[in-house]
Amino acid sequence: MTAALSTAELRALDATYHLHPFSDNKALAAQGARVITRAEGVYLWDSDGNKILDGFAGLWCVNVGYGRKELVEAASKQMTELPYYNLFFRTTTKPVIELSKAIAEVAPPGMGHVFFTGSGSEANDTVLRMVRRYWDLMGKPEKKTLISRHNAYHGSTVAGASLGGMDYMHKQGDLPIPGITHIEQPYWYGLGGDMEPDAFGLKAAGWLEDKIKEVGADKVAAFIGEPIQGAGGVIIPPKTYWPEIQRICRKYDILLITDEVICGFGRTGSWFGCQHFGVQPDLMPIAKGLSSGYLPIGGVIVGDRVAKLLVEAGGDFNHGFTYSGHPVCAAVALENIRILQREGIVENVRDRLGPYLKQGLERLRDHPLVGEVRSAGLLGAIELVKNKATRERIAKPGSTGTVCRDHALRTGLVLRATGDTMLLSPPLVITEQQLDELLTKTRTALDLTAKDLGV
Ligand code: PXG
Repeated sequence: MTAALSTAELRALDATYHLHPFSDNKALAAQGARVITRAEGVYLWDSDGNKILDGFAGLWCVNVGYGRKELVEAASKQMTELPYYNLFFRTTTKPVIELSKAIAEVAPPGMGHVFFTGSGSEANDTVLRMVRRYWDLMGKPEKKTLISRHNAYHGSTVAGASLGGMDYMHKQGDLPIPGITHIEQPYWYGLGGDMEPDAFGLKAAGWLEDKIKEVGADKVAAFIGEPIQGAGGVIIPPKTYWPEIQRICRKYDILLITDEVICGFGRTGSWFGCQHFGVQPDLMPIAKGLSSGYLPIGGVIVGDRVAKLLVEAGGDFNHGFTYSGHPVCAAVALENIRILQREGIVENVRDRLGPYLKQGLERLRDHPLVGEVRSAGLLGAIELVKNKATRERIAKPGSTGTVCRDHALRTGLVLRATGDTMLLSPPLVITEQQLDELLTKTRTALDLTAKDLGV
């Protein structure tokens, strides 16, 4: 039906019938949403025929790029054979068995079990219930509090948004729920002042120890953090931060959760973000890159300490979803992992593409608007400032990021803006030539933004 409709007609129908996530629907209806119609490799096309380089991999998720026939075939085969069956009543399915094994094989040693969900938010709801269940079984039911960080993103369900540290989300719906508390983020450029990054990393980890002492170690269940905060602005902590966090968690017997929803499946050049920073978590929520976004699937990779207790002493864990381990999603995720392995995609990010992007971003430092660039693997950030020396921000926070994002789009590049920080997360199959295109278009967008500002 929609094939013959014009862009204007499609936009009008969208505005009439569809409520967009995380959007001001009134403003969007007045402006009109961009209708994305197809994609191939690292490129998108919209309904007006514009070709756009996707510098954001959909929403941090299309790791193996668009148009993968292998994934289409895996879905089609599984749909024909067994489109759905549940895992609740002493049943399991072949794709779930194979996927669980494949995940355990790429996960860090000692993380041998997986609990499946439909999304990253559900994965974090699972984390909350699983850590509280763990401490109940340990005979310490008072260990309930989870410590997270300001500006963290852990999803949009009630538990996910509460674990997250986004004030603007907490303001809607009386969040966070009780038993969740937040510390400041390890944001060296914004909070580190004159400190050396490594010294700041230790200081930021110390905030966890302060909070544990404030709450009481006997009441703290777990600490949760994204190895690199994504939606919060691609905050890459100094290398001292995570090992110190691990040390503190062990000292006070607190579970460590690394939310791998963005960092997992190769984004940083390691299979998981925790490996990039050399730490060993107890639980790892996953989603996004698990299926490269082709179908919705998430889960929690469970370390032996927690899994053993749940299995040996836990009895029923009264938790799960209709779509936990959906067979078609599982078949696609399995083939997605096989592609990452077969094509050496993670190693290529580590050895070639990550360093190439880093060099390219460094060259942007000379731009009058650029205060800081940082990257890890194919996760990057460019901070726009008024004064490079003092790190002073541009007057109306967020407005310049939006202007730059819109210029990028007109130039044929999707960039994401968090406040006045431009974020990059292209598909992991991008070539060096395409990274050149991405960097050239980014500079053009920065130039046009500077011109608007009269810089
Ligand atoms: N954890 C992390 C680290 C995430 O980035 C989730 C959990 C939740 O996953 P689901 O599948 O429930 O969305 C995410 C999701 C943004 C943006 O604006 C980021 C996410 C979702 C929506 C918007 O950058 N990340």
